[in-house]
Amino acid sequence: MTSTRTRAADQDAASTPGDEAVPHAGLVVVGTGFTGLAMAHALQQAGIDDWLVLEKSAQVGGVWRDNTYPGIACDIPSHLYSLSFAPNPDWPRTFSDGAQIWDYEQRVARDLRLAERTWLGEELLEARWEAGPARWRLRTTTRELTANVVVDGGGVLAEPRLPAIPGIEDFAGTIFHSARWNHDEPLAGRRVAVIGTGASAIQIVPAIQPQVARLTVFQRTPGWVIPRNDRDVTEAERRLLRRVPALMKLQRGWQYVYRDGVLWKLLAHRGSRRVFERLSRAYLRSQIADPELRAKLTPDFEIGCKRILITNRWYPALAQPNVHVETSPITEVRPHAVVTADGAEHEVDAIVCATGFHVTDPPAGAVFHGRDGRSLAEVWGDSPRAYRGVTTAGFPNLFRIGSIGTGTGHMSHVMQIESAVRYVMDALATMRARGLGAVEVRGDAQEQYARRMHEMARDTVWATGGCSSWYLDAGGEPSAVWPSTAWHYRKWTRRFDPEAYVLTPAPAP
Ligand code: N01
Repeated sequence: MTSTRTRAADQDAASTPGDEAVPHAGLVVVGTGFTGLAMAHALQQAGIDDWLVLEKSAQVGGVWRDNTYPGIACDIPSHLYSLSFAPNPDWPRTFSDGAQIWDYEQRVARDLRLAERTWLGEELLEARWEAGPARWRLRTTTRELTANVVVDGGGVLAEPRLPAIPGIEDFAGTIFHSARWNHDEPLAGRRVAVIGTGASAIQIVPAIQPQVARLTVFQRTPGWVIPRNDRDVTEAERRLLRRVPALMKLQRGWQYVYRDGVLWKLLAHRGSRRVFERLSRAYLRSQIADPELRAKLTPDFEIGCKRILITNRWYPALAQPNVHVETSPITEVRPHAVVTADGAEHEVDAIVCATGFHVTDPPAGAVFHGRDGRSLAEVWGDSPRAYRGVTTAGFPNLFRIGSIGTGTGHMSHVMQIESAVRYVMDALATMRARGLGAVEVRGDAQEQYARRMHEMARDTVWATGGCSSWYLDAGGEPSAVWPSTAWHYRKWTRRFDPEAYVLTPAPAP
């Protein structure tokens, strides 16, 4: 194992009464994706030293480390999809690809000297709140530690969701999820099935289509597609950005204003959604000549209900002679074939499951056990709750960032993460200033907030657009989304609001 003990953990290892062998940290951050990086920066800026980071992988990074599928790219412009404190003049494309974003995350981690404080290869497996000493007891892959505060940055689109199809476990060929690409099993020359037609599949299919012998795309619901205005950034442009960093702020500011001020309003309004739908249909007509295929690819729900697919390569790839779009539902997987409801048996050598993620039922649900011993998943049931997208009643000193109630369809998730980080930092400052050992959001404040969220979401396209999506929880509520602008979320997370919390003084030393 390559993990590094932090100063905080080393110094305190023997200082927790009755627990001499177990290291203790004031604060533990889970994950080294954008949340981990933003938290590390904020803690350093605040001069807080007693913290460490747990990272389940052997390398830093988040979803951009884990997703290595062919064609992976971001559909948000690069200068907006960056951390505010680490602008990058060297983005090589206006919409960067996955490897470039992971390189960026690694560079920021190096600049923050994150390795000195990170236990690599240590997945958080269990966390239990101990009320007496007001701390979390954490069990990781190989160790145990305690912490007063936990900030979970485990991610929202992180845990692969595999389809529950009868017989799938007996498939004899290669099978993997899009987010866990198996590079040891090349697909060139093979008959490949791709299950799913979401944001991941529309990038994978065009990338593998030229190499595979035959590609069958199993589509349950066609998405709305609009073209992506992507291009290389010239060396001269990059030089200019290095010389005049203010230009990066300007680009970021413009993209932010366009998305939050214009795009959000357009997507929130039914009339302008109709215009987007007409444009998308015109784009489909211009790309797909075959009327039968066009009919298969025409969505039957409102644009914006599912994430809009931004790509120039999806339709041209589907029109290639070695590609077949299958719309009959999958009923079974046999050792060498996928069977559909129309009785057809599609022989394949490999299956790529581009079937999305556990969003409103994340693994963290089973990891964290709160004040009464119940897990987050047990407390949440079908409808996960997070006050201001961050805290949950019954789970003192646990801050989860960028997960429940923070997703947007139009904005960079990195901005949402940085807003939540500010809220957490203000909570920590309040705890220090008031000598608090624990803060726990009050149940009534959380319920009031959830009602407000549901009211705000009730008329949005996520709830009314006639589709199912990862934005919705098992109860059909759009729990995963923040139903307003990113500016609004920033405003709501600007200050920690102690009046919504049960405040417990720190236990006597
Ligand atoms: O997952 P998804 P994704 N049988 O949940 C289908 C982000 N992202 O990995 O629509 C057959 O969107 C399912 O069908 P249906 C982005 O936020 C960002 O593609 O439920 N099909 C759907 O077509 C995105 O929204 C980038 O009817 C089954 C697909 O699988 C999010 O990640 C790039 C099935 C799942 O789509 C998730 O995207 C990539 C089954 N049993 C991803 N089960 C950027 O560019 C599921 N499906 C930033």
